[in-house]
Amino acid sequence: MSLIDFSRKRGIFSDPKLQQEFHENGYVIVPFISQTQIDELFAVYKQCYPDGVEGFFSTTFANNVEHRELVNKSIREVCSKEINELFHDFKILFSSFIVKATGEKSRLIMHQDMTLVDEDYFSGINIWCPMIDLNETNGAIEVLPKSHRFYKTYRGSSIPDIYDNVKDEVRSLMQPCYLKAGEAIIFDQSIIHNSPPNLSDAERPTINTFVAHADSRIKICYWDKENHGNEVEIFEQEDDFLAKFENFGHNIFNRPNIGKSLGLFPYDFPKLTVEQVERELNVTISRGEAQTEPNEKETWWSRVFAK
Ligand SMILES: O=C(O)CCC(=O)C(=O)O
Repeated sequence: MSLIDFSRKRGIFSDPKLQQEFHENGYVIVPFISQTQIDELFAVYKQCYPDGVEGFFSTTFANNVEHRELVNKSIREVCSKEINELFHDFKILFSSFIVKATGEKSRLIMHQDMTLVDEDYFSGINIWCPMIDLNETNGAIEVLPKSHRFYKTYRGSSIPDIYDNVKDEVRSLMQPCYLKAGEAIIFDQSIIHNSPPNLSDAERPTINTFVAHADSRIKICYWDKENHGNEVEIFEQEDDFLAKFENFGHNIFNRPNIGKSLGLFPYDFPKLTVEQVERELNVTISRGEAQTEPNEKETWWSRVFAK
């Protein structure tokens, strides 16, 4: 095994150096928006959620579709100049607030985001920007550089993760990103990332925008373990999928009930080993130091999506 070469994918960064760094490491960090823009968006957050939110909260999964749409529209408007400068041949698929209230329940366990585009040709990209400075205690996002290049993966709530057998070891390699308010980490949705709880005494609001190449289509994956052991079913969705889909709370483990099935695709459910991780990333993992997180994946998916 060797790391996948991502350079053949169709890029969208205006700056070729950023594009190369993004392909290489799975993320880049850039200055993004000003304090004035943050203030404007924070007012939208307070308008929707005057009493704040609980635990880990994302408007992507908010049951209130009007809030979802207002937030989506506001972030696009306020950040459009910056996004247009950063990218070419792109489209914005969805924008949201991601907020961590204070306390242990705001933890988001280590994960790769669900597959949302055809990753043979395109990258699913998040522009994630905190509205406050991040530090060791307030839930800074953590990434494992290059981890989007271990395997081609199909990801979704019904599909096991590549790191299932090496979770503690992988977690011990995570790199925290202590961004300043208004800076953004732009990351490939297939990078392994982690988000510890916000144990400070103030909420941690961020804005997130999903962008992809203009020619890409939204594609999501589902595994019917009983009937299709070595195949994953792919569903094509409209571009407004994240804005319109209202069933995250009820049926995330079931076969999607919207979209067009493109059929079954072979998948061998690859699993990382400690030795592979060490070899590919050129690191040594100190055994025994990593700590297991309290939440199981299934509990986590159910909790996050049930908001
Ligand atoms: O907001 C966070 O802390 C993490 C967000 C995240 O991991 C995601 O949106 O996939």
